[in-house]
Amino acid sequence: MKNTPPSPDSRRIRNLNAKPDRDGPVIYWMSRDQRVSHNWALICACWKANELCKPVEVIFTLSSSFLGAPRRHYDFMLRGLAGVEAALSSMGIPLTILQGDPAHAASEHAAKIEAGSVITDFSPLKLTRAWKETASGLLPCSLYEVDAHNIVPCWLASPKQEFAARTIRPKLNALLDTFLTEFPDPNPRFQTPVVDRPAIDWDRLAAGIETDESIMPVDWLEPGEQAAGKQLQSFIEHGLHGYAKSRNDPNSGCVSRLSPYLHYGQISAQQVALSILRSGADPQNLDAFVEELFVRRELAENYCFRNERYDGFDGLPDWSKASLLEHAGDSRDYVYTPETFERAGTHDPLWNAAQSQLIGTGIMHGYMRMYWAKKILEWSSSPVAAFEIAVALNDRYALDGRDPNGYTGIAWSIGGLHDRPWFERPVYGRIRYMNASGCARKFDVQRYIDAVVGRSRPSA
Ligand code: FAD
Ligand code: FO1
Repeated sequence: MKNTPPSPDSRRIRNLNAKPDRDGPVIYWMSRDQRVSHNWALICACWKANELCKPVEVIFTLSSSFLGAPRRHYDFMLRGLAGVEAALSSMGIPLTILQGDPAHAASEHAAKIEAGSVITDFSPLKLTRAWKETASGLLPCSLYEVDAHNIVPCWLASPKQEFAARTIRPKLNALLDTFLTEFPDPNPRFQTPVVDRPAIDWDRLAAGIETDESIMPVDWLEPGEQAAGKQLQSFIEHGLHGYAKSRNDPNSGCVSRLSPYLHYGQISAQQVALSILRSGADPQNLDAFVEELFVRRELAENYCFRNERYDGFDGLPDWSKASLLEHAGDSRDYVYTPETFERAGTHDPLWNAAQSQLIGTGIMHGYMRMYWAKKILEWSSSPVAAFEIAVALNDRYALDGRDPNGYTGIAWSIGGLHDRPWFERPVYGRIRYMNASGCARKFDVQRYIDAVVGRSRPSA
């Protein structure tokens, strides 16, 4: 682990258009990494601004239809962004929220202020990649993309879609020391005083978003960088000690519950890793946590970055698609409609509890997510329908949904992605099987059901 580097590693930045820098202010077009601290995209934007001897400003293009996100997700995100506005303002950096089509809004703003360069943060998802594709043509200046979300820049980790954790792990580990460094201060040196700039009216912005109000904001998790830092601290003190042994027990509370913060970029995975490795926790817990936070998460990024069909059955490996389709006509003990799944109306109290936890709290414990998705495969009319139902429910209700981890987690559970073929069985074909008695061997199923039905705080 190196100390603070003098400047960002140039391999973390890539140029998205062949246009030169101009003599004008620099824009950080924030999207995925919605934080001020430990944010390589902000650091690079300040570094570019200093190079051009110009000020830096931040824009966020607010799209009112992001993959069907309902009120719950916009509420969490906007409340987090209000904290970003305050933190940036204390650095003399203004934040502007732009509405309308993101690529056009960002490009028009850049033209209006005669920007010298635009820096944006990386996401492998098709929607945001399309925004940047359009913007790279419209912008009058250079457009750079910085991977501020991953420890090892996604494009560097591997030039292709990786087969499994065991194939990407050595590639990631070989680069870990180079990239798991401290963060330099952003330190913009040419800011001009921000005079009589009205504060953003966040209530009006939130009210202006037309979205599905039926999925209400969550009240048990505070959004934003400060709350994320507190959650990390609390996990280090109270959960990390049992992570290796108990992370698959939904009753244990030995998981970090950081995924909503990581999804919105309200905390840096790299900073989480640095804090965990410094915590003095014993190696088996450190290794188990880093395996999930670093290897599994960056494997999911690799899947979505290298496979355009990441969010559908079509993106699955040939072996598993063939096996699932061979068993598509098998008789099913139960066949449920998307509506029955959505309202947790199956015959299985354990599955219904997991779905109820998702509906009620916006999260579902990781082990239960595997069970939840595999039973959707088992009780849907076809494997293609199952994949669609799982993605739709996860993106609709999960605070950490609409994320590479979600598409990859569903592809692993339903389609054997990054897994191996297992012995053949009806409906599943060669996909790994899970059932309620397997859960009962791992944890107290009734206690989990009672806790969720009791609507107590999620033990996650
Ligand atoms: P911890 O166990 O504390 O792990 C810390 C972090 O490591 C997580 O926040 C996450 O960023 C990463 N991580 C942990 N497990 C995995 C994993 N299996 N794959 C990739 N990264 C991982 N994760 C999401 O962020 N969003 C989703 O929508 C999502 N949907 C999933 C759907 C299914 C069917 C499955 C099987 C998994 C899904 N996951 C998803 C992955 C994983 O279950 C969650 O990241 C994890 O449960 C979040 O809780 P936590 O932060 O307490 O995790
Ligand atoms: N990113 C944006 O730049 N603008 C948005 O309006 C926006 C809305 C949004 C809503 C729900 C959600 O889960 C994510 C959202 N994001 C938005 C994207 C997010 O910050 C990430 O870039 C993507 O989820 C990719 O990981």
